[in-house]
Amino acid sequence: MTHPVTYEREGRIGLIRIENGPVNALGQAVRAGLDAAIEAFIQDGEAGIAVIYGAGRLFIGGADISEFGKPPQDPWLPEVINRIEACPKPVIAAMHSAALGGGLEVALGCHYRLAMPGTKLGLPEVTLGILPGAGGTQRTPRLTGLAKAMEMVSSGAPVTPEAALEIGLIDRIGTGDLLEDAKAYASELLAQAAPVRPVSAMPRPAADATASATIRATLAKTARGLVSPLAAVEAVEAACDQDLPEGLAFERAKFQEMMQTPQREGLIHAFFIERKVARLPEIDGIEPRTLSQIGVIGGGTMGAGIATAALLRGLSVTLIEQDGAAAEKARDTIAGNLGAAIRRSKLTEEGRDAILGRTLATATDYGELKNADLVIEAVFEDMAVKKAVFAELDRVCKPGAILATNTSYLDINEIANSISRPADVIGLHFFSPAHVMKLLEVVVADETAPDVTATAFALAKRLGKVAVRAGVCDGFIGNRILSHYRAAADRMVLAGASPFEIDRALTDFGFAMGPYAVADLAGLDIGYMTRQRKAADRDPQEVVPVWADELYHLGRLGQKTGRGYYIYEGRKGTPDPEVDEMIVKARADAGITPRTFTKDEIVRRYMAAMVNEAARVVEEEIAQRPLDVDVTLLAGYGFPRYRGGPMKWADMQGLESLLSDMESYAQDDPYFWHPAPLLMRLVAEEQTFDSLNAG
Ligand code: 3H9
Repeated sequence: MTHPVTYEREGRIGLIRIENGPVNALGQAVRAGLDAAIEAFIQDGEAGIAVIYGAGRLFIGGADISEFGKPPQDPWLPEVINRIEACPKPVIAAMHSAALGGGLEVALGCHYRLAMPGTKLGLPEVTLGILPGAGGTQRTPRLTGLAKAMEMVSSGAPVTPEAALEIGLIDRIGTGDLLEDAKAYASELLAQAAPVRPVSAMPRPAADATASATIRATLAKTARGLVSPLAAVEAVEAACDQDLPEGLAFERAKFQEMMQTPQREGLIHAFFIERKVARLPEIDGIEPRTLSQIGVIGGGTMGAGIATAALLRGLSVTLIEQDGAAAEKARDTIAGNLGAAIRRSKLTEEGRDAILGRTLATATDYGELKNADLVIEAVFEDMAVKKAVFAELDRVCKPGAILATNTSYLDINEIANSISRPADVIGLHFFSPAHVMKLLEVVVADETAPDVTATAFALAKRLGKVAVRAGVCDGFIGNRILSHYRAAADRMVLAGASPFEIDRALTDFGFAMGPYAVADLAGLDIGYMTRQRKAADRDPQEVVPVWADELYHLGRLGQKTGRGYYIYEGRKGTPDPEVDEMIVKARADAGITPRTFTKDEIVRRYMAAMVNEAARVVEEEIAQRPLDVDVTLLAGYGFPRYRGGPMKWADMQGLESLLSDMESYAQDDPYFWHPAPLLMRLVAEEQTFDSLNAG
């Protein structure tokens, strides 16, 4: 194997090259290689200055995350960086594309820093539940001052070279050619006989009580439940009253503490599964079909959102509505969405004008879709209506066009088999608002051609979405699991818990919202319609939330009517006491004596229901792996990222304890609690859900 770090000399310049694809992560071989290269440079009497640079697409993506949790291997990164800094001859870091985490820390150990235009310079460790552990919390504030350093380490957000230059993090921005610029900079410094310039020798940053208070106030809002951002801030503050060696020791202790947290395990799981989710044998090596013209049928909130998502990523869209007025309304909705994108700096005003003037077309005639590469229908959720739309599409669309439905529960096989080209049919289940929400369930029907699935994944990537492959069933992955944990919540309500207690317990657990606040947001008419749809096949033992039906009949549909479970002023809701009264009556009518639930029991029952249904979804191959469930819940259902997803949470709890919880719940509610066979098998085999993610 060739060594990932090489040293060579050109004239008086030592070139230290890191090549460890795909992201030049600082694994053991790279750390050892850097040590050896610096030593070679020191020994090389002809060399007066060295440049460290990364081959390939970026400088360094950070420490090798896949080594975390394994026994540490020498040399340690902080020591390697200290040795770079202690080098008696100057060392330049020449960065391109990205210098992240340990990568930026290597640069901070160098004496001069050059970044190419567009380089992302950041310390994203908090997004993995840790903090910079190789000097980042100590060297950054010595260069930038306390406030900027605290912001960088606690948000994890990268800065641009321009911003980095302004705050003193780097010395120069290159013009475009990494090696040429680096060598020119090195020659300049040689000519000036520039000295070594260790950051550790710079004065400590000044303490700043206002900045410390401000960052804490920000974190109270943005880092709810997370432990590492505050730990990172504390480590930076330590730089104010300690010299570098003591500061590094403090940072190290905090880093080790964070490495032991379940949050670190959850966040790193999330990092890897989000990259693994699109890796599917069925589309491996399959060429996607070409996509440039998109058709959207239906210009309601969902259709307009899908059109917006496509337009924002440079695709041409033709949107079909029933009549001119509806088409105009859809255009207005899209214009409103684009306006919001401008406010979020995702689009310029010129960009919006170009979209509305050229790339968006609205029409009432399906014939306008004859050149579309992909059509997504987002019409009313009714099988007959959908089939009629697909019959039209079958008639007008060109051969090879992909015909997609945005249904959230209907049988896509039935839709596909109703037309002459079932192989071209797929489900693209967007989440509302479709131009904002990250998740896209790609629902593969029995006859769907592999290149249609591959195209759906390519589209998701282009739209900046996280695509998860799902199979056909009522609700696919996400909504099917949701309906089960929501049922568990309703059963707790009937047994004595209040919806508000349940919401609070779950937001304390880390969910963005509890199930009843979510219901208010979605609209209580949605749940009502679902219950109506399922009424005919309903088992009499199922709990029907009659109070929710009552709210519907009173026209209290949630946020959009100002009242649902909560009473709204703007988007802020306060519990509606009348809801409690409705529930008390429902319990009395059912002859139930209410009992109390602790927060812990609420969470465990809710999570047990979620995991149990998820296990069924995996066993039935609706989700191909547990990680597909985790990504679905993380990207589309507000599941706390630091818990890694429900399957990861279950693994971390221990499946045996979860199973024993379910067995005990079954004693008071035998109808609802049936442990999934997969869960029982994994417990018997002493295995985890994660064991099924391999491959
Ligand atoms: C740290 O540095 C701690 C230190 O402070 C202290 C230490 C003592 N390690 O994302 P991509 C893999 S913590 C191992 O698709 P992109 C990734 O899994 C680290 N593997 O590419 C994928 O593998 P596969 C702080 C890594 O171009 C492949 O590389 N750094 C690492 O879209 C391609 O990744 C970070 O948090 C890693 N560090 O984006 C940065 N990074 O092909 C984390 C990536 O098998 N990384 N892989 O699926 C990123 O944000 C993005 O990967 C990056 C490239 C922007 C670099």
